[in-house]
Amino acid sequence: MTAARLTQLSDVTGTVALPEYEPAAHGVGIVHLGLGAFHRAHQAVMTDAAISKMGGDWRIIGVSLRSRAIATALEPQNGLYTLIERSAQGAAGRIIGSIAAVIAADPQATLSALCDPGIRVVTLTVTEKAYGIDRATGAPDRQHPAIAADVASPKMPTGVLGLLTAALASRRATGIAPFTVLCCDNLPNNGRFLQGGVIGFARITDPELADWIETNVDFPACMVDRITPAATQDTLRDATSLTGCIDAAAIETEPFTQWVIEDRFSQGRPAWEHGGAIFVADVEPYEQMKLRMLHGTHTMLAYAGFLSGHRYVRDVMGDPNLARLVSRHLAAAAAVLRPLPGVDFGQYASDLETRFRNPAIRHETYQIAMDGTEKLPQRIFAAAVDTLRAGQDIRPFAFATAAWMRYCLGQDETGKAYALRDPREVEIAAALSAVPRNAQAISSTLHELPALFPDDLKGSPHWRASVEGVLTEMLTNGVAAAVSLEAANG
Ligand code: CS2
Repeated sequence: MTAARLTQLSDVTGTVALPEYEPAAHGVGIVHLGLGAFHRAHQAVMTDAAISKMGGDWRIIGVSLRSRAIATALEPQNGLYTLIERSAQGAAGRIIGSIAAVIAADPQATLSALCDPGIRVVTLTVTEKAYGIDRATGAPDRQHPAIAADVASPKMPTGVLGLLTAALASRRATGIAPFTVLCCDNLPNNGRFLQGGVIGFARITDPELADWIETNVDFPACMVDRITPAATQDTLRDATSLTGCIDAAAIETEPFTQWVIEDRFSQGRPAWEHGGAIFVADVEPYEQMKLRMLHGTHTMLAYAGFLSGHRYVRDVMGDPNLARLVSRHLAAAAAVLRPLPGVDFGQYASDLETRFRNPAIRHETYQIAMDGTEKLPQRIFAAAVDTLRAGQDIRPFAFATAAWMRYCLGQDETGKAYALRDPREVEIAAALSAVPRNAQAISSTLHELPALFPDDLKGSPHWRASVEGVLTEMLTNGVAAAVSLEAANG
């Protein structure tokens, strides 16, 4: 018998966990911007648990700012989807009921949802590049297409800062309390980062509104963590096996999940602690730990692994030399972190290696390699600067940087070309096309890209020599040889 499409909980015939509540009985309290797989594996799951345990009108309107694909998948299913947790022990399924509706590529509908009095929290996973905030100044980047468009037409916003600002302006004008804004992207001090961007944007168009936002709107910080590969046809097939339903929106993830949140929600929030979230006064040390240990190692292994011919993270961990460099990078990143009471960085590193080795998770190195210019500053360069200042061994960070530079050539050692998938890919390609293919020229060119490398690194002969040394080895003898040499040197 062919399976039916998942449209309601009673369609499910498999032995999977179901929401412990009737979704339609709960109203909406959250708008989420960036309805990707990560949100549906992380915040939406924690919210599902919160409603199951404590009820409340906390279901989510999910917004996809650019694509209709997720709406096409979720709308016929009334927002229901299968979450598959994969581990060496097998796959476990769970139906998530926290998403009530989807808005896709419709800024006016998005703005209307943000102005709804029932919305008390707005969460975001739009990726680092979508905000349009200048990392150096914290101000809106007037050159960013979304910022330029929204400054020109603030009442018809399409970008993140424009939408948040217009919604807060409308709520202020109509006497509706503001919502709390919770950035869930992997950025340092993400709460203050987004607060500064929104206030800066408001100051361009309405200075009084900017002051009101600064006084009345909460922008708590948080650290989010759950490795979530892009869904594949295998994901959808396995969802049907587990649930007995056709589910076009199924996703897969690891068993591990972590959410560390600053508890500043003056308009209230779901009882996320029932999904495992923890609330702390200062998120920053947790962010630093994850950004430099998980993400820094992810970025290093993504470039070195992809260029070594490894499609998945688990394959990289199966390569003894690369696994050695993963351990080395984790230790080097931990060495310059401030101590975090109650957290053993050695255990955290060991747990990360176990997660990366998960044989059931197909996390593509090419997926992690995306958006390098948006990721390297907080994942690699910041730790490198601290390491340089501490007089410790910068080689792990120089190696990761050299691997990124080799990746920027856009062709692997079999001659196969690939897209960098980076917001600055055109700029990088143009800059590199004008120079000879030697380490010194490539490194100098990329070090001179505007607003990318910190001055401490650009101005350090020791750093530059270290990066060029690794890159020379990669260009001369190949990435595998460079990895082997690096692993042997420890
Ligand atoms: C990864 C993250 O794609 C990447 O850059 O480092 O998506 C990472 O898998 C998640 O943040 C883990 O929580």
